[in-house]
Formats: sequence, C-alpha cells, structure tokens
Amino acid sequence: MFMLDAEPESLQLEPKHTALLIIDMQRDFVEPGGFGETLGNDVSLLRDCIEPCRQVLAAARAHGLLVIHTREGHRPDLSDAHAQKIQRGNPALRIGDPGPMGRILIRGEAGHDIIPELYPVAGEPVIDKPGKGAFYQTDLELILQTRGIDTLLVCGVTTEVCVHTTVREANDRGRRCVVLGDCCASYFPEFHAVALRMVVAQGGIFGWVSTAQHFLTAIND
Ligand code: TIU
Repeated sequence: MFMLDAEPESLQLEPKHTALLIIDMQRDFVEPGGFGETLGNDVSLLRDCIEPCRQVLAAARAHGLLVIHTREGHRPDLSDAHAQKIQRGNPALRIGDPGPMGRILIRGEAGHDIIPELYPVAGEPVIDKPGKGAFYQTDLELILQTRGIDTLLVCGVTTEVCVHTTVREANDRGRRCVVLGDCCASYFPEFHAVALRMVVAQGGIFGWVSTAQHFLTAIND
C-alpha cells in the first residue's frame, strides 16, 4: 500500500489492485509520417511525455504492477472501421492508405506499433482497439476483472481524445483513474491543460491527476 500525492486529494494505492494503462503510444501518433501527422498535427508536441512515461513504466515493472498497453487501429480489410471515421475531414492520407510507415492506422504495419522506448515485454497485455476508448469493443474490462484491478494509472496520447475517452469509460465502470499528467500529451497544449482540469474539477468528477515524479516517489518509499 502506498500514498500517491494527487489532485484533488492524495489517494492510497494497493499495487496488486492497480494497473498502469499506457494509451496508444504508437509510432502512428508520435512519429512523422503517421496518422497524427496526416491529420495536420505537429507530432513533435507529443515527445516530452515519453521520458516520464518510460520512468513510470520501469518503476511499475520493478514493483510488479500489471502493465497494459493499448493500440488504436484497424483490420487490414477495414471491416472494423466506421465509414465516418475513415471519411471524416480532409487528411493528407486516410486510414488504410499507404504511408512511409505502412498503411495508416492498420494493425501489423510499422506505424501501428508501439514506440521502442515503451515497447511491451512478455506478459503485458496489449489491447487492440478500433475506437478512442480502450473499453469499446475490447476485452479490457474482462482483463481488469480477472486480475482484480480497481485502479488505473493512465498515461499516453492524446490527453483529450483517447486518454479522456478511456478515463470516462473506466469511471463509469467503477474504476479509480489517476491520470499522470506529464505522461500524457496532446497536439493542442491548451486542450491537454483543460482536459486535466476537467478530470479533477467538481471534487474529481472523473478521477485524479498526478505526476510521474509523485508516482516514483510514492512507489519507491
Ligand atoms: N487525433 C487525436 O488527437 N487522437 C487520436 O486520434 N487518437 C488517440 O488519441 N489515440
């Protein structure tokens, strides 16, 4: 059991009931030539969260916390991709189009893979999700149930899109979510800041926000 300094208040965590959930730290979002860039974003804005995330991942592994990774992406035949998702907007390349890291946001392609700095190791579940939320059309809920997880430490990208959607889904499923703010990032720094405020407002309406350093201090105590 350890105490984690967080907003709106500190909370007690029990390692065997706590999982680190790393959302969509894929080349498609973080590196040039992927999905994020095709949408018109500056992907370099996501890089600052990698190192704190790497430190949290190392500590979580060292202390035996369950680590779960997610990847957003689709089957090669696009049978699990809604037309509105593929056709929306005017991107440089659409989902499924060939790009420099393979077909955009398609499972099995280089761009779909998790970045080397945060690569999963054997035994860490990887959840492939077709949507923004990690619970939608996945077996994440089942895995949390079988492992007895009631609390999620959430990292990843992007803060206001897949991280927020997943936190909202988890909150409605009775899980406590702690977003490690500096382990998340957005293509829109102002959205990142507001998304974190939205989690902790109203007495922590969606959960808690903490930092990599608070987590490292707490778990190493
Ligand atoms: N575009 C954007 O900010 N995010 C996504 O499309 N997916 C995730 O956040 N993973």
